[in-house]
Amino acid sequence: MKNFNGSKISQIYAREILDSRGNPTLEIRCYLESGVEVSASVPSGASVGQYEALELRDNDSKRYLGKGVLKAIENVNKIIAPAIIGEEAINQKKIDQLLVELDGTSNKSKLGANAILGVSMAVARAAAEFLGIPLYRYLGGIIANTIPTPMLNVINGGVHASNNLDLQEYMIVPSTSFSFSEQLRISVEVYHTLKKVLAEKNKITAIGDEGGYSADFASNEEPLAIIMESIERAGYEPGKDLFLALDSAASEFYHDGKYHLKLSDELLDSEELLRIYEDWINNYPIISIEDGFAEGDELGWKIFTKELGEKIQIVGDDIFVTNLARLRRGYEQGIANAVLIKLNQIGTVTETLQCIKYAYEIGYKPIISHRSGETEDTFISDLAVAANVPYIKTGAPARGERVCKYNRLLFIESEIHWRK
Ligand code: 2PG
Ligand code: MG
Repeated sequence: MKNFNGSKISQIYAREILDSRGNPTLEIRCYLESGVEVSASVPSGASVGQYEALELRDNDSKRYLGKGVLKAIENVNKIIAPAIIGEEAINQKKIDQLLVELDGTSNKSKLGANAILGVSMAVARAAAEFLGIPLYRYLGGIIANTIPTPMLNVINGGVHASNNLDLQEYMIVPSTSFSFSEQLRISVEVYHTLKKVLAEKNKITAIGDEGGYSADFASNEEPLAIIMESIERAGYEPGKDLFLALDSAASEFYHDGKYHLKLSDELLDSEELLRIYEDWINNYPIISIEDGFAEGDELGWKIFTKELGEKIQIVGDDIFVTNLARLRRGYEQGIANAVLIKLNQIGTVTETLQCIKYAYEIGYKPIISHRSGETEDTFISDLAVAANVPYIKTGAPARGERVCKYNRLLFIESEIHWRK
């Protein structure tokens, strides 16, 4: 085998930094013998699925209200580093395999998925840097040329905002007929128009965790009508230039077999919730609903997919958690037709790519996603291009940790398509 002189990892270590919510997370620095030095940092969710790989926190109430990550850092510095120093960074699969074996649990609870993922991402970035090619090109090869369509979360609710909305995300999705830079411009225009429209209706224009507005609303449906109005006021046609998408994050309001909608003071069974979605789909240009049903309500998911799967994209997040085995199980049961992909739900770059590959095999659209707690790391932009996914979900066009992902995609677009 060719000897990649200098691609060996010479040092790798972790430090505690802050994420966009002001909570600690890990930054990993990786050095190669050739002198390459890169870093990667790890995101963190709020609406965390119960089947996700474990995010290791210290639970020491004297530091950062228990949210410190010193244990995960120690695991990188004392356990992971000695095991992978000397390995060639270009052997991503081997290194990820080593990390999985070193942990030895099914949900990465020994070393922590945050510790493992940070290392896995840093190793991938170091290899790309060593080879002198962009990360998306390294991960995806010469076939990696699709800039994904953004799904922009312009109104935040659920656990991402302190307003009264039960649903977590109301997104706008520009038409795939536009280039990425045009899609972004159009979406930004709608986002700013939405701010004006909200202000005219005497609603606050403060933003939530993902940069979307976080006002109180009269119903869970009202944001849809207000977004429609904003699209038109910005000079675009809903259903042609822009579409709507939702992430209900329904696991968050599902208790004892019922969906508790606080805003309308309703206690719904799956069938009743389905009728609401059906009604909305008939009245608004909704093309995608994520986590419309809870991770524990497989029956609800099946009816949802059977009844609406031909009409819209049905995205599984909490129910699949970027886990190939869970995706396979869901596919066999007729659950969803698309899958949300988040690196930190599974914990390594290789397993994430394997899950995406499997999604393509079964005809499920993979959608790359940020977490509600993010850093300035733009890894997911490169990953989205590398895997040629049709969509990326990375928040409103606001807040540095969201905007940097869009800016990175603008750069990649100019690099791939020679746009100035
Ligand atoms: C989701 C994500 C990202 P969180 O539910 O899809 O929007 O939220 O990171 O809080 O799980
Ligand atoms: Mg979700």
